[in-house]
Amino acid sequence: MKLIICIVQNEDSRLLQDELTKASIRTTKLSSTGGFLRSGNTTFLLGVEDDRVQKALKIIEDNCASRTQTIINPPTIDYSLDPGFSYPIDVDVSGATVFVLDVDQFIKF
Ligand code: 2BA
Repeated sequence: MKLIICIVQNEDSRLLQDELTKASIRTTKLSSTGGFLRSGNTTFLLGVEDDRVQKALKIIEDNCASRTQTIINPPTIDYSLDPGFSYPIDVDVSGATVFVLDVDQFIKF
């Protein structure tokens, strides 16, 4: 069994949850916050049998779109040098950031 941890944009989370559920892939959905944009995103936990991992990844790929977001004052700029300084930058956000981990044990009580 694998644990798929999948971070997606909020805009895609409803459809993704629906499609995974339709495919009988169980999900847990968590509200999360990106460290860079400091805005909300959604993290899914999927416990998936090994032979269903590719199916789950395909559903994620097909239902999550990359988008460009414009932000003011990116956190990587040192504003102490000039507090009045600010400018917008475009950030390309992936459709999904996915980690696939081996599961040692899967237990339900
Ligand atoms: P955020 O941390 O809010 O990052 C949003 C987007 O900002 C990133 O998109 C990337 O394009 C950009 N970005 C992030 N850190 C940056 C930096 N130091 N300098 C310049 N640009 C930066 P994605 O890479 O597609 O990431 C989307 C979201 O997925 C992230 O939201 C974060 O919540 C999560 N994520 C991505 N990589 C991760 C990782 N290695 N570990 C944990 N979470 C990750």
